[in-house]
Amino acid sequence: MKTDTPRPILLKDYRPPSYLISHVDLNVALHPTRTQVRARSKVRPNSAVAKPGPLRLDGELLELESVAIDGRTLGSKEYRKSERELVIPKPPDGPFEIEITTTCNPEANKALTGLYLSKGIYCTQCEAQGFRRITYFLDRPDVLATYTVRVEADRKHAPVLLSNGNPREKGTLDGGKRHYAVWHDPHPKPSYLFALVGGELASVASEFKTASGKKVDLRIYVEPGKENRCLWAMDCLKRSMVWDEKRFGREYDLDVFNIVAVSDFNMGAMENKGLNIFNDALVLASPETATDFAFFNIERVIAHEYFHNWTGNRITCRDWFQLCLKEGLTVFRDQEFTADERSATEQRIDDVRGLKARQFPEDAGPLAHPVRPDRYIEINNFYTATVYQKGAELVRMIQTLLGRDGFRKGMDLYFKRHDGEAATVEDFIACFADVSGRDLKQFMTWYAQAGTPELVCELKHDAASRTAELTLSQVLPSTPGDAKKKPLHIPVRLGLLGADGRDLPLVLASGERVKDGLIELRKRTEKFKFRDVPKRPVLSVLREFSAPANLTLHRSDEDLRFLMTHDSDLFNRWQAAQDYATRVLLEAVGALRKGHRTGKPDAFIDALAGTLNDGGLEPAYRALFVVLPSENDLARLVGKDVDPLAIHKARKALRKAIGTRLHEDLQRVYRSMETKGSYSPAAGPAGRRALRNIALGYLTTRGRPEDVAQAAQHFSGSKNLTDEIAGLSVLSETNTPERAKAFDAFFERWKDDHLVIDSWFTYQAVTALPSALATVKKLMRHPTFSMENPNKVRALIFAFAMANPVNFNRPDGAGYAFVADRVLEVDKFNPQIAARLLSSFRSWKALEPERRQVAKKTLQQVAKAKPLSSDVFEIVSKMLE
Ligand code: 0A1
Ligand code: ZN
Repeated sequence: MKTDTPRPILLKDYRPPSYLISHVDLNVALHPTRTQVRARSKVRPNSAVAKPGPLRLDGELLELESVAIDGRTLGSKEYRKSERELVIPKPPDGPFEIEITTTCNPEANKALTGLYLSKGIYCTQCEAQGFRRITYFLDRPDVLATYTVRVEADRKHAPVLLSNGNPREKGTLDGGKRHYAVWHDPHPKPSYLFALVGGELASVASEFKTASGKKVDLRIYVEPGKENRCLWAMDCLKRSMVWDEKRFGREYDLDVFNIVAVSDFNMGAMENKGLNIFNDALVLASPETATDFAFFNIERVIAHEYFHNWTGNRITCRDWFQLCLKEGLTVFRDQEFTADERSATEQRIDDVRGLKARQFPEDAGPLAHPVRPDRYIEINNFYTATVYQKGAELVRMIQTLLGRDGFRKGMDLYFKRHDGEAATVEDFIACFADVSGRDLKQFMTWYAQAGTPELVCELKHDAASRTAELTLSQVLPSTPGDAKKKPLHIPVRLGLLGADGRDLPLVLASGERVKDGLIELRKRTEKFKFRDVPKRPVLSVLREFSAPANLTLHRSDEDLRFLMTHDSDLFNRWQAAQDYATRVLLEAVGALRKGHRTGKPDAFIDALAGTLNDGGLEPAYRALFVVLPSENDLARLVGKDVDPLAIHKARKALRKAIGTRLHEDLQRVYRSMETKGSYSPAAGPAGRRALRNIALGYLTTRGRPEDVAQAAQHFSGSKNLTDEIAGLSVLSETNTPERAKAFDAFFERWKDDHLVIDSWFTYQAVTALPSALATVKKLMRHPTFSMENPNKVRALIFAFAMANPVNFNRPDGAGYAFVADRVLEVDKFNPQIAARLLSSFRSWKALEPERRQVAKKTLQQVAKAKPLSSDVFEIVSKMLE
């Protein structure tokens, strides 16, 4: 907890480390309140630095017992210690060995960074700067060392002892009361990839043979009794290993690969070398206890962490400004994996939906920052949608520009050139420039410039010359502290649809064919003239969402309906439906705010019905197609003077209009999409369930007793958690006795299952019913709720703040005050979670004046509170700038 104003760290101030560490021997004696760590490191001055000066080691919340250099214990005058550093003013000139003994207190650690206890299991989280809470060290990613780790502990309390790399030795001590295990990781790594686990864990084991014939032992460790919930995660791991060999030629490089699931974890999971640590919500799954969405997420995150072994671990980041180098790239890789394992179109829609829901608002508000930021106060605040999701979009654009083969060549070169190094974004991009001979200098602007570009398109057709001229302009909105923007290099995939709905051949006036429908925009405005276009075509642009941009172009309702049914790019068909829905909804919002009635949306609804009923399309696709833009999406598209209640009402009314007009179609879909036989999380049956559950949601919008009865029947008759929760979710929006009955039954059934109970909290937190806030407050006192467990805070408080726009944005400010109080409460022990929760205010400046005023006052109160962590300080300061 720091009360002085923290100073930002700047990218331009990067300097190589004065000292390097080649090897570390760690000896960790686990104890709940006094864990002793002896770290013996081989240090040498960095020959690349002229005058290395003092040795400054990072350290926090450590009790120092002793420091020795080359076997000689230092006197207290030979070092200095502060809250954050241990400084040796005059270390030896040449290589030396430093041995430091410290203790730390895992039980008191509720920040969940460093070494802590989760339900009695010792575990670590060192990214980004947690290792300094374990020992004094050069805790920065450009110091790469090999590690040998000896862990010892009470045998009864911690029968399993794990660390990175390969197991080397184990044995007992004290006549069997204590024991130890030695692990060795031969791959040099930065300290943020260090991990250690000790506890009473059960495991499931399997084996994998790499393409070159090496055998790898795979094991997943979980709470005893949960072994049968690891089978899916194990299956996902093996498929990830196969995929990375096939698609990128990357093999695994240790004898073992271990995964441990813990209940208290700040994020999703962590890619520690050879020992991934996971939030148990992203490992444990069985048909009864996990939804299709959970199965899908587990697949994605297991893959993501596994892929980090090459993109992040073998090649790591020079400094934390380069975070997107590992995260954007690894998200891109997990997206490609899911696309290959499931369906490319649905995956693309899902990714773009996520990008627009999470990253676009970030880019449009006070927290906007470039994919590679150039300053930070607290790096933990930069594990953002911009670094991850937009970062992945930048990698995807490189693949779009170079083609899949060119991209693979660039990746091969990257692995060859930088294996074992701590690299930069420049190093990465240079590989693609080198293999393709293309100039990617302008492309670098994407990494340096915040804000979502607006792509303005205008198409003019000239019947006499049979040409169509497309004018493309990029408008770059200013972001905090950065008003002047440079033009970006934007890949734009497009097509021109003829009257029969088919794509016309794209030939430029010069006679040059447009390959794969891809043109490149580099200037602020450019014109592209296409020939042999006899009639006015319909433009389909930004196909596959070829660049993370907002699109502005005029299209008639008729054009949108045409694209909804004919576009050969299924992504853009979906996008056309979203755009049409947005148009209908925003008109309704405008009317409601003026006290007028909303228009009749029949033409839109009938167009939607076409796809809802189209048996030639995958059910999963149809499910995505008929979902309206969310209230948060609409708020973003409104952009200013947002009235969340008007948006809610407009959306609810359109849902009801759909549910009423298409009642028979929806019933037919509901009946025909029933899945028979035993449960499978595969994409096919999951898609059928998704479509069926969406149909159910629409069917109950009329609010008639028979509709509610159908939802209640769906809930009680469900045979898997996906259907059960879909029923609960639908009932949660009704003010009926069935609602209360369902929540009670759900609780009784699942009260002993902490992961399933998270959904019970969430669906009570996100309801638009006016009682939501009072319910959330009451639920905070529930015996199964704990503010110290991030999953519970996410399930209840984050859900309320991020997914209940009507109640969070209550005009009386009670929603804001409640969330702000929780931020300050959590900040006392877990600043990372507190700062994330505070980010739920990120769009406050776009609100209508009354709410804006109340939100501002609340934020000012947060800013005044003392003490504030640097995490919360940074977010609240930016928010009020
Ligand atoms: N590198 C992990 C995410 C992660 C980041 C920070 C954490 O603690 C502060 C934990 C996990 C990933 O991308 O999966
Ligand atoms: Zn990652």
